[in-house]
Amino acid sequence: MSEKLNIVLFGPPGAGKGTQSTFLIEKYGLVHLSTGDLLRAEIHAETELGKAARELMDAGELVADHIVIGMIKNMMEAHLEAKGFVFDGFPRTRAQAEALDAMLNAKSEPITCMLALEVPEEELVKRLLGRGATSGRSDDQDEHVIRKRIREYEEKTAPLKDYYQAQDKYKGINGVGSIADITTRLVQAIG
Ligand code: B4P
Repeated sequence: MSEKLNIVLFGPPGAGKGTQSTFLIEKYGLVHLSTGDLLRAEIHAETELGKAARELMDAGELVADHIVIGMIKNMMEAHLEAKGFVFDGFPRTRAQAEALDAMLNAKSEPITCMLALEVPEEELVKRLLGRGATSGRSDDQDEHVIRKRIREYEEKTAPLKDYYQAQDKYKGINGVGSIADITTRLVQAIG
């Protein structure tokens, strides 16, 4: 059995994946792989990939599977010595989940568990509009775009619950409460 701790942090937009990743990477010495952060870095650097991604992200849509899979593959290859990874915002589709399993199983370092933050829609909208007011993130400015992201999640990403449940790796976590309390729940679930 692999010694590596590979965690998929899952949940709708605004569930707190980015927020909680910070604590998990610190506590367990893991590498943080956020496809949202990687895409925003491409946008910031004004690359061709970033320009294409920005249009989709600003419309509340998902970026193409082959692009995010390629990014994750490059980052994993750059961190061969890692104790494990927190996958934040990835996978978001079944194709991404299958690609991730193929990459990890080839190294006999499978996903340890999927931790799914469960938060009601109105709380998500409130959090994201709050972040939009201070962070300048363009996809958090408009309630219509936020609700579109939530619909995309329900349609394309939420079905991954079944994918990980079938592997007995899915763990639902109440994502409402103080940030510290939610971290405690995640740590207990990791065991
Ligand atoms: P992401 O960057 O993954 O961001 P997110 O889902 O919007 O947010 P997250 O859940 O990380 O929330 P956070 O902790 O920040 O995606 C952005 C876009 O990139 C996607 O829409 C898509 O277009 C594209 N993309 C990314 N990955 C992709 C992929 N794999 N495939 C295709 N496209 C992809 O928290 C949100 C707010 O809540 C913060 O302000 C935080 O302070 C607050 N908060 C957190 N925890 C709280 C708590 N307990 N109580 C109150 N507020 C809390």
